This record gives sequence, structure tokens and C-alpha cells, in this order.
Amino acid sequence: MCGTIILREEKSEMNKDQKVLYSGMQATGNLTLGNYLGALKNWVNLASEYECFYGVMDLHSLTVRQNPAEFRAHARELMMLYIAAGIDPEKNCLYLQSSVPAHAELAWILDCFTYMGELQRMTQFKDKSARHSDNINAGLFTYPVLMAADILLYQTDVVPVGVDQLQHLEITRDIAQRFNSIYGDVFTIPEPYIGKVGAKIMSLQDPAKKMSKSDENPNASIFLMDDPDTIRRKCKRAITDSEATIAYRDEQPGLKNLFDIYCACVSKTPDEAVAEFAGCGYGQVKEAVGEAVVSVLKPLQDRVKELQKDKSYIDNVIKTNAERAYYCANKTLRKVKKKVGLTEIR
Ligand code: ATP
Ligand code: LTN
Repeated sequence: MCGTIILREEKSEMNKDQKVLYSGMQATGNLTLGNYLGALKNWVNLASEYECFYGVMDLHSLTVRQNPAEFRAHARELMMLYIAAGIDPEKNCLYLQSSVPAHAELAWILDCFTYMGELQRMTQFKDKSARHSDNINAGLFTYPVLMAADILLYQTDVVPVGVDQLQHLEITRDIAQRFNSIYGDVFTIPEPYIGKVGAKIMSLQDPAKKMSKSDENPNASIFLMDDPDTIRRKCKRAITDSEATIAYRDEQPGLKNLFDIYCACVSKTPDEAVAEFAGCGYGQVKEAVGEAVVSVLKPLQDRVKELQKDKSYIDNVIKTNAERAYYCANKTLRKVKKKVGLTEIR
């Protein structure tokens, strides 16, 4: 075990010149096509250029009540989805947020550098407290500070996320700049990375809302593990409009969303997609979108099914990557504690 830690420390020292990428998802429920096209797919595309850390954000998930057994299973499933999507756990650090205590420790310190007014402005807090009015807990309120701690602990340069997370990135940068202005250059200031296509996939049943894991209408979201017939059916039932015109424009949000999904799946531009379907009916577009999504998700689903059979492999990934994350995170945490004047006992 000690030997493994030393090897992993050496690896981090060696990669000092490589820029750092950090991202993560909450370990709640089933991932949607929005999570995949808006975030996960970009992670895979960027992985070779950066030293990458991908967290399974299980501490964040506690802001909503979880069934313990299901929650534990979801965290493992999410780890499998990361791997199935193409993130190699030998080359990238995939780990559970809760296995690195430095996240919670830095979050507390950063809480003391964050203003109530800043947190009150967060739209995700407003949305989630409206949706969970029976459980507006302090964790939901300070959620962005824990997210800032996640990012800043690894001296992150770039954070690939969907558009809905931009506000959290902005507050992360503000907190880091505030801290640095008092104590010197402790934190790298991270930049968001938003993909060109798929940055905001909308609900198939209400194109004004983002596609979300927690939508009550099961036809609104395509889940990554949906079987092909379910995917085709959900696409067929997607809400469009009565204009009967093939175009990519804001006035036809349902069709625009279908084109966004199609383009992200087949790597085409909206203009190319519109040209391809010129003269077609919406039914043909929906059918093609369904097939494109099935083709993108099939290999990922097959790989998840294989991984589900190999418990010890995932156990091993969880353990060894946690050691590396622990080492990197604690380097920053030690620096922060020293700067603010906390006593270190060796
Ligand atoms: P919930 O809907 O339950 O609040 P979520 O689906 O937003 O959760 P998160 O774990 O909060 O899931 O998000 C994980 C990543 O997926 C983030 O980078 C987020 O920006 C991205 N993402 C989520 N939904 C979409 C979407 N509809 N389109 C594009 N990106 C998305
Ligand atoms: N809040 C994020 C999940 C998340 C995250 C992070 C993303 C928690 N910590 C750090 C990027 C970097 C969300 O997607 N809802």
C-alpha cells in the first residue's frame, strides 16, 4: 500500500507542467443524455490534454435525502459510467469525493470567505429550495462552497461543465481571488469549459426546461441506461411545434433541441443537419435522432454491463485513485492551513 502511494506521488510530481482538469457529477439517480452530452462527452475529449481528476460527488448528493443502500449503489454506478464513457482510470484520477476528507475541511475554511449575499443569488439554490421546500438545509445553501473546494484543492485550470453550472464556476473564481488577494497566490484561478454542442439539452416534453435526472415525467429525459426501444419511443413523443418547417431557430425550441441532440451525437453542425433533413417531416427527424442516440449509447451500455460483473475491479479503482486524490488535495490544504494560521501537528 505504501509503495503504491509513493508511485502515485511521483506521478503527480512528474505531471507538474501539465494543466489540470477537474469535474464531477452528483451521485444521484440515473444520468441523462444531458449529463452525457453536456459534460461527460467533453471530459473524454479533453482527457488526453490534461492531468484529470473526476469526482463522484457523493457529499453534494446528501443535500437531498438519500436511501443509504441505493445511494451507495448509485455512487458505484456513476464510477462505472465514467469508465464506460471512455475515461481510463489508469490515466485519470476517478474517485469518490467522500474518500478525501480535505474537501469538507477546505469547504469549511472557504465558508468563512464567502458572503451570504453571494450564496443567496445562486439560481440552483433557488430552484432546488423551491423543489424541496420541506428540506431547505444549510448544505443546499453552501453547496457552491463545497464545489469551490473540490475545484481549488487540485489547483485546477479548467472545469468542463454544462451551462447550468457557470454561476458556480463564477463564485469559485471570486472566492479564490478573494483568498489570494489576502494570502498571496495560493489557488489557481479556474476557467470553465463549455462544449460547442450539447451544452444545454432541454426536456423532450418541455423545451423551456433543461433535461434533468429528477424530472417527474419519465418521457422528458433519456437515461443513459434506457433500452433502444425506450429511447426511440421517447424521441418519437418529443414535443415539437405545428409550423411544419425544418429549421434551427429559437422560435422552434423543441425541434432545435432535437437538432442539438442529433448534432452532438453525429458530430455535425446545425446547418448540416438542417440541410440533411430539408423537405422531411418531423417524424423522420425524430426517428433519426432516436437512432443516433441509440448508436451513441449502445457501446457505453455494453461496457457498463461488463463492469457490473467485476466488483473487485471497481473496488480497486475506488481505493487506488482515492490515494492519489488524497495526496494532491492535501498538498493544497496544508498550504491553506498554514496561510490562515492554523496549527499543524506533525
Ligand atoms: P438534477 O437535474 O438532479 O439537479 P443534473 O442532471 O443537473 O441534476 P448534475 O450532477 O447536477 O446533474 O450535473 C452533472 C453535469 O451535467 C454538470 O456539468 C451539468 O452542467 C451537466 N448537465 C446536467 N444537465 C444537463 C443538460 N440538460 N444539458 C447539458 N448539460 C447538463
Ligand atoms: N454541482 C455540480 C457537480 C459538482 C462539480 C464539482 C462539477 C460538484 N463539484 C466540481 C465540477 C467541478 C453539478 O454538476 N451539479
